[in-house]
This record gives sequence, structure tokens and C-alpha cells, in this order.
Amino acid sequence: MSNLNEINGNNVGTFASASAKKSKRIFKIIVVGDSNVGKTCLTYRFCEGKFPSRTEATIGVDFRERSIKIGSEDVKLQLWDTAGQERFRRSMLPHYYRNVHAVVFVYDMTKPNSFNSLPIWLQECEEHYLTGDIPRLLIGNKCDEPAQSVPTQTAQRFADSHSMPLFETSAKDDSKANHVESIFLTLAHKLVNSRPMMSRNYSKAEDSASRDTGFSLHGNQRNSDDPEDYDEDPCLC
Ligand SMILES: Nc1nc2c(ncn2[C@@H]2O[C@H](COP(=O)(O)OP(=O)(O)O)[C@@H](O)[C@H]2O)c(=O)[nH]1
Ligand SMILES: [Mg+2]
Repeated sequence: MSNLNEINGNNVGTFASASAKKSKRIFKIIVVGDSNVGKTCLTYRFCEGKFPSRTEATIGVDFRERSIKIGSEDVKLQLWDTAGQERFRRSMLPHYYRNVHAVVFVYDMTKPNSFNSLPIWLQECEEHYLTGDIPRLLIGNKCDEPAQSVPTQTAQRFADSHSMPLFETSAKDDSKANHVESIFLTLAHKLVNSRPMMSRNYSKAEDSASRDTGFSLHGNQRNSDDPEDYDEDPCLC
């Protein structure tokens, strides 16, 4: 298929690239943790390459995606960041936890409470059948803040006991931009090398579930049946 262009000339280019597009693997990564730990900022940093100039409390779900190349393969990472507010969360939890390929747990390095909540987030994942066999990682965010109150050693012990790698980073500090990038790219490599192809029916099913449940995806709003239509949308905060 990759030689079709060369054999038949440019006329088949559209067809060939459309076929190639169809087989792009899509990985759904959920980002969980207390409100205000910086989940939205981390996903924004990775998908938009910068710290958002302003953030609003997530209502429902923040959804962002970014296409990347891993080796010779183009894949798409979908990052889902849920709201902390109970009344929004309850209605969308089943949708949020469906067909997840990886989980990113986030706490705020300046807020011990957000670290102490991690077992609750782990439990919620387990209740939705996201167990240790899917890739998980732990991010301590806001390492740029001087008032650090969750010691690295404590966080590392917790991460080790749950077989997760720990990364302490900052969505805000531009000098850590490459670090945030590396965290998600490392995860993408792991997913590409270990996960089967997700069918495009998944995305359509998700879209129809979204219509059924009546909640909208905040951020990259999705209104079309074809997920490729969203590639050009700006990510909103
Ligand atoms: N200092 C600092 N502030 C951050 C960082 N990431 C996010 N914030 C701030 O933390 C607040 C909550 O961020 P947000 O991404 O909305 O948190 P979420 O509720 O977990 O999605 C906002 O005021 C952000 O500006 C960071 O790395 N460092
Ligand atoms: Mg948020």
C-alpha cells in the first residue's frame, strides 16, 4: 500500500493517505486526581505545547488529543481529564472509564491532601476494572513552587508499592516543557509496543454514548461522527 503513490502517480495519493489515516491507532489516556492539581494544565502543555494563559474549572470532561509519530507509526493520544465536582462526575464516570489504555494519576506537590487522596483515585479505577495490567504512572505536579510539602521519598514509596513510575514536574515552568513531553511520549511508546489496534467503531461508539448521556466534552468539542474531523480544532481551556 505504501508504494501505491509511486506506482500509480499522484491521483491515488488521496486514497492512499485516507487508507493510511484509517489505520491510525488511537490511545485513550485518562488523567485523574483532585481538583486543582493541574490535570488540565498538564494535558494542555502536552497537546498545545504551552501553559494555558487561564484555566477554568473543568466541567464534565476536558478532552484533548495530539497526533504523534512513534517510530514509523502515526498514533493519536486522547487525553481525558475529568472534573472534580461530584455531581458532574457521577453522570459521566462510565463513559470516562470505558476503553481506557492508560491512567495518569496526578497530585499537587504543595498539597498533601491531594497526595493523600491517591488511594481513592486508585480505588475508583479498580472499581472500573482498570487494574495493574494497564500502564499507570504518577505525576507530582507544581515542582516549580517553593513550598513543597510532599517529600519525594514518600511519593516514591507510594509509586513503588503500586508499581508505577513517579515523575515530579511542572506544567507551568517552561524549562520543564520537555519533561512533560517526555512523560507522555514514554507512555506512548509503551502503549504502541504493547496494545492492540483500537477499532474506529470505538470512537463512533463513544460519540454516540456522549449523545446518549447528554453531556458534552469540554475542550475539543466533538460534534462530528468522524474523529478525524477534530484534528484541526483548537484546544480550548
Ligand atoms: N505553580 C504551578 N501552578 C500550576 C501548575 N499546573 C497548574 N497550575 C495552576 O493550578 C490551578 C489548577 O490547574 P488545573 O489544570 O485547572 O487543575 P485541574 O483541576 O487538576 O484540572 C490553576 O490555577 C493553574 O494555573 C504548575 O505546574 N505550577
Ligand atoms: Mg481540569
